[in-house]
Amino acid sequence: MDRLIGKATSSVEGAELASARLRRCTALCLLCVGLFFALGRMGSAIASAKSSVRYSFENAIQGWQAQDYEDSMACERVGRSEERSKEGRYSLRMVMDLVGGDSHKSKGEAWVNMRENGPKGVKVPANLDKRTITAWVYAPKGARGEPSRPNGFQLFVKDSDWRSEYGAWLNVKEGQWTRISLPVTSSKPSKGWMDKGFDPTRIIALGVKMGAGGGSDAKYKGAVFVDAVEW
Ligand SMILES: [Ca+2]
Repeated sequence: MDRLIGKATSSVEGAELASARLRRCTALCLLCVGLFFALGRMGSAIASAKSSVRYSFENAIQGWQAQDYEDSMACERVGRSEERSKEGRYSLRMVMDLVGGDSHKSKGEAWVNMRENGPKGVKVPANLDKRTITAWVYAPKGARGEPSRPNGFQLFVKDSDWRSEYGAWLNVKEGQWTRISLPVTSSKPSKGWMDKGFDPTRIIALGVKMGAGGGSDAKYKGAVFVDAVEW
């Protein structure tokens, strides 16, 4: 009889011990999960803290120029402008002569060769893999083109072999600063473009493109503005 009671007691103790172990294990797991998410948040906070404005146009044009490719000549020239700014007092003015359907002027770009005009503290070619570049653009009234096939902006980068990656097309919004962005990776951005073999770890150039809407024959002669290019 005593033996039987002893057995019953030890199996109750065993169950209690197992349940206590389970509770400890669950608590430990929850602690690990909590720690994992906390560290993740801390990591992204540190990563975003590193992001800063690389081209502000406050003191100079910082090497930005109009693209002169045969099929991309709608940006006639660029200049530093006090007319508008998103941050500070100055922005980059792109003087556009955009002609929808034209083989030379249906798009135009302003860009910077970072090998000659790299942002302060950035080693060029720059490893921008998994970094997101953002910029602000301003388009005055008339820049939107055909409402059903509006003109648009895209941010782009080029690697050390001049292979390109273009971010998503953003329809022009008139009379307001709009943010455009490009997540730089080795896969084609959604609604964007990437040359085969593009290397996000060796970036030597970046810029802003303005293009006429697909199939549109709208014309826009005037300025658009770029400011606060950041990553
Ligand atoms: Ca500025």
